[in-house]
Amino acid sequence: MTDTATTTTTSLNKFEKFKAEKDGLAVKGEIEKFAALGWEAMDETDRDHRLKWVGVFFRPVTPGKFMMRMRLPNGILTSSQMRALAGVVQRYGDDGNADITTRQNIQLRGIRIEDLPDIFNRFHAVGLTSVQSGMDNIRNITGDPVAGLDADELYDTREVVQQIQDMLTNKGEGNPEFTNLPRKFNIAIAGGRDNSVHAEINDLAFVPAFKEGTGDWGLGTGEESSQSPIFGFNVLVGGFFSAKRCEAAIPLNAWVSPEDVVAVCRAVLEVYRDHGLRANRQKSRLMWLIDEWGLEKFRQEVENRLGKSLLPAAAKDEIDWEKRDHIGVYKQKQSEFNYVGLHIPVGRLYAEDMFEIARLAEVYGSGEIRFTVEQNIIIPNIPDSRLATFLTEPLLERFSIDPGLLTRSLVSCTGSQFCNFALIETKNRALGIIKALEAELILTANVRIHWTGCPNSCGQPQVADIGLMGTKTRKNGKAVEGVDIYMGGKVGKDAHLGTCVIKGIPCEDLQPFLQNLLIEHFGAKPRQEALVTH
Ligand code: SRM
Ligand code: SF4
Repeated sequence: MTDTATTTTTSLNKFEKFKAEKDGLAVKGEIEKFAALGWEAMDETDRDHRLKWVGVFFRPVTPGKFMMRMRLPNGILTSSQMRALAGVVQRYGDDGNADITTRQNIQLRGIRIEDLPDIFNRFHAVGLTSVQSGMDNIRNITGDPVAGLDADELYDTREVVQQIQDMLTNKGEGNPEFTNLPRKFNIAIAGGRDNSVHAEINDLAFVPAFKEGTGDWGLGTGEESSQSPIFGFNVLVGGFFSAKRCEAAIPLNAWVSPEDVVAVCRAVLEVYRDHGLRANRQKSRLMWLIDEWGLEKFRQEVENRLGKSLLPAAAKDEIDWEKRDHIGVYKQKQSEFNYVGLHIPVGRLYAEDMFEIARLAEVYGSGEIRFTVEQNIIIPNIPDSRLATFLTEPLLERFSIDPGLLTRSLVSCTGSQFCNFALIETKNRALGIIKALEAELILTANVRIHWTGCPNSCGQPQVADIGLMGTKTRKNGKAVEGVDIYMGGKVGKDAHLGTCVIKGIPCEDLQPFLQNLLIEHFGAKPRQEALVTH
């Protein structure tokens, strides 16, 4: 850290204090010791906070049963990796399960601290890492879920996403250069025309854009020039959600070629690490620094770190499609191959599901499995000749390729089952209400409903057609679980955030409330009425 950073951290909050005392990544060398000590005897700061630097989360809701958050660049894993994850979950019986996350990632539950040395060995053997996935680190880097498969893609994001992760985590081993950011940090790279990664809600995002005409398209190297449009990315900065404030990312007025994406990530992160505001954790995300400095100064500092000037943004980006959800069967750009998107209800998986997904990916595809930010799965590389048989597999009855129009787009954060921030239960309630609504209503188009258990917004209610944010409210004088309702979130082309339209609907009144909302705003018809009219 620079001197400037030191002077801005004079009033240290509790988190800055414990980070200054001992870097979070230091616990990597102490896992054997913790395993021997057990969760009750170990140092509380190590247990409750620093373990998150290796992706291990103490859960006050289920003390002694930890959560593990992985890193899956671009949301891609192999069948062997899936089996390794399934094996870990399996050993915990009823306590073991896994959730696909809103960042194309997976979290495992039920983990016992005494098993960590063995778990890390297993991960290492299959090339998996959970390093730097929590607290003041960079979260899983999202990329286009159909990268390399989609005939219409503009850029295959897989390699660059992996390169960024390798740089930030020292190839999964941990990189002390980036283990003490002022706060969490999100990065996304869009490669298609539909912004499948929700670029606008990331601290740093790259969206496809062509530079027109003759000019110098490198980072000020002056070497390359061309008449024809050149592919690169417009850079967005400062998007984030927090309980205090939610902002869409804003243009940095910079266009970078694909080869420079990793260097730009490093430069932005160095600026944030060394100058980001650290006194108040409610005001520490990147946008607060941009506010304080102004965009011009921030851009200038990024250029200083890069050691060359940034080119101005391309006049327009190439995000001009509605967002796809990738559920169903789709032709790949490789002739005679298909990718199939399976709907995983609220992202929840159990060990036997995970083993079965690994088997299907191997038997029918190339062994590859992908996750989407909607908490679903894609199995790519299924040849035409194997497709029909694949579609008869029993697992597809539960993980459908053609779910109901509300089920299809349902997203939910963890909620009170495992998260101590939660004000309400989310996942099970979400499934129950959606099932009841689909039984009552006929819909003509899918409606994206996102649930989040508290204002931290992990379930991204602001990007949904209908967003539900957990709250406490009152009914008949009694405190009950409720939701604030968000509407108007738009994804894909012209993405923008939805806003809170009504507060404090008790969860027990939610089903009829949503029913009316769907009828009034989304063209739904009651099944009874439809039966009478016909
Ligand atoms: Fe989140 C904290 C779960 C995506 C904003 N988030 C948490 C914790 C770690 C709180 C805790 O310790 O219990 C939750 C763990 C609960 C558990 O046991 O599962 C948690 N967040 C999740 C996941 C699993 C939700 C899901 O069901 O998919 C997502 C994991 C993503 C990943 O793989 O890394 C998840 N969290 C998000 C997103 C969405 C996104 O990234 O697109 C956001 C909003 C975007 C953003 O960060 O700007 C989000 N999570 C937060 C915040 C608010 C951050 C802030 O600046 O205030 C917190 C609280 C915090 O960091 O202090 C938080
Ligand atoms: Fe937990 Fe709140 Fe995030 Fe849901 S939104 S996972 S309840 S912190």
